[in-house]
Parts: sequence; C-alpha cells; structure tokens
Amino acid sequence: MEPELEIIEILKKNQIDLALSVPCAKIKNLLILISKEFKHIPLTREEEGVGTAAGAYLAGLKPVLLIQSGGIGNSINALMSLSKAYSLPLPIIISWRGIHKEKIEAQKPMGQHLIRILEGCEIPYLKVETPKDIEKIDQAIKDSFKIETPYAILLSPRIWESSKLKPQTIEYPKRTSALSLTYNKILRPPTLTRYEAIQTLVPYLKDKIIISNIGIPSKELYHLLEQPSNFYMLGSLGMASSIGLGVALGTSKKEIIVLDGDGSLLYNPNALCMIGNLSPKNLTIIALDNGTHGSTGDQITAAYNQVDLELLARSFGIKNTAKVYIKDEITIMIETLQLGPRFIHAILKPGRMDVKNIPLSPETIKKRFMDYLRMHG
Ligand SMILES: Cc1ncc(C[n+]2csc(CCOP(=O)(O)OP(=O)(O)O)c2C)c(N)n1
Repeated sequence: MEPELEIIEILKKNQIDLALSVPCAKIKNLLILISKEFKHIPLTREEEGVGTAAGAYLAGLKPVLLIQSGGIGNSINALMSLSKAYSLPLPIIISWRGIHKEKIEAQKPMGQHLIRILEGCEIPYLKVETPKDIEKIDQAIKDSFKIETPYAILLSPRIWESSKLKPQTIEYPKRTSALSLTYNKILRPPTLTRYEAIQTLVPYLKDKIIISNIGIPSKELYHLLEQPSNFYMLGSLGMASSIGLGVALGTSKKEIIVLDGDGSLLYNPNALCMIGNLSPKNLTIIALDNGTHGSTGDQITAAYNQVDLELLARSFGIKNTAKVYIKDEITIMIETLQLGPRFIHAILKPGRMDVKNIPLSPETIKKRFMDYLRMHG
C-alpha cells in the first residue's frame, strides 16, 4: 500500500475524528487525502491546533495534529502547560524536515535539534524513517490516548520516495467574499472591573460550560461560581478561545462560554480566525477587556487604545458581536445577542479582586469537566 494510504488506514482504525493541520510540501498529498477522509481543520498556526485539539478531546473527540517539524517550536508552551499539565493525548504527525536531502538551510537547525527538544520535554516520539516503520504509527497513536500524552510521530521525507500515489488535486471553491461595514468606534469610559463583570454574568453562567482565561480571571470565576463545568486554565496563555472552539466542535446540546482576556486574544487572535471560519453555533466568546495584562501587574495592552477587539472578531468573520460597558448592557446582550458564534466585548477597568488560588489539580479540573460533558454535552 502507498505510504499515504497506509497512514490514512491507521488513523481510521484508531477512530480519529478530527485532523488539524498546518501544511508542509512533503505531506501535501497526505493532507489532501486527510481533508477528504476526516473532519479537517486547516490551522493558521500550530499552537492554536494544540488548544483546539485539547478542547475537542475534552468533549470526547479523538484529534490528530499534522504539522512540519518547525511547528513544534511554535507550540511547545501549549504542549507543556496544557497537553502535558492536564494529561491530554495528542498524536502529532510531523513532517520531519532538515534531516534527509534537505535543500532549505533554514529547516536544518530545528529539524536537527528536534529529538533533543522532545526528549528535554519528555514528549514520547516515534521515528518513521522507512516505509516499513509506518505500521508502528498504530501503536504510537494508541499509546498517546492510553497514556494521555502528546506523542510526536516523525515522518522522514524518505518514506515518500517510493510512493506511487498520483498527485492529488485540491478543489477550489469560488472565491467570493462580500463585506459591507460601517463602524463607528468612540470608546466610552469603562465602569466595571473584570470581577464585577463576571459577577454580573453569574446567573447566566450557572450550569453552562465555561472555559476561563489563565490567571486572575480563572481565580475570580472560582471565587464567584465554582462548578464542575468550569475549565480553569492554569497555563497556555492565549488558548482559551481555541479550547472553547474545540469543546464546541464536540458538543451540540449546550452553550460553551469562553471568558477570555484582551492580552490573551491579542496573543492568539488566530483563535478568532478559526472560530469565524468554522462558526460553531453554540460558542460565545466574552472578551473581558480591561486594556491590560491584569494578571501580571496591569501592563497596558494594544487593546487599551489601539486595537478594537470587536472589529477584529468581525473581520475574522464572527458576525454576531456587541460592545458592553455597564451591568445592564452585559445582562441584556448575554440574554439577547444571537448565538452562532457570538462575541461580546466588555470594556472594563483594570483592577482585580484579592482572591485565593484555585486549589484544584489540573487532573481534577479535567476529569470533572469531561464527566460533565459526557453527561450533559
Ligand atoms: C508564555 C507566557 N507569557 C507570559 C505569561 C504571563 N501572563 C499570565 S496571564 C497574562 C496576561 C493575560 O492578560 P489578559 O488576557 O488580558 O487577562 P487579564 O489578566 O487582564 O484578565 C500574562 C502575560 C504566561 N503565563 N505565559
């Protein structure tokens, strides 16, 4: 069997139901086949793939990530502080560049150091150096889910040399996109802190599935409304909305609400791009925009007076958006703004409530969240 088809068979055998990828020329045929055989998410950057895959797994899906070796460099923080910290499985099929007949000098430093990076991070890996090794991918995927760990599957370009698969063709849809926008932004002064905004939302958030941003936002939520359907982020800055997207992909009955921050959204605006693209109906992003990195000493972010996060969401294709400043607006918008996905931009004051640390381990947060989704998602 041709190597591409053998890999597809192994993925099917392992009941993979979501493939997320950033392309590499060496796996272009494989990726076209993947997009035909699986639900496929073309990513903008690898790290958001780690976040989205994490959310998808929490909601009961079996994801796989397909990337170029350099992409490990772009995703290592999420792999460590999300996948590893919460023990979330993720088979990562890697087009391993820089090690075999490589013509691009820039591929070499990352490709040649990759094994040591993986070993340093204690991420298990499999080297697939010849077509004979392909069958070992099956066990690597099984181990990834059994041990609940990211697992790097390194495909040497050598394995494609014997492939007789004819070049696959991409079917391009018509390129049409229409947008007419009149947008007037005159920022009103904020009236609420993040804590007061979350407090206002509490009646609505009760029994909803919630992903809360790293740092003080999670702690404030814990203080105001502790419940098993809260996924408190303890690391992986920027991944809140990506995790929310992944959960939404595996959940149909309930609304998923992400309490994100301006620092986090600016760190990973890619999440909004993918949310606009896939448009999950049951996903609500609430941008708690205090114009600062509130958790690290209130340093001003670009959202303070420069970037308008609501407009950013719109330009990524999220159609249902609103800006809120006061308690009544928050209550009205959360009750009435059309689902599908929607983005509520809360303009807030800097400042925090003095709340204690979340006394739950990542394992506990994960387990009870997954149990809740199994029963109610
Ligand atoms: C890679 C990385 N860099 C920096 C940090 C430190 N950090 C933790 S939370 C945070 C800011 C989050 O700001 P925002 O999303 O606006 O939320 P806020 O705390 O203001 O509600 C930063 C920079 C981190 N955790 N990880």
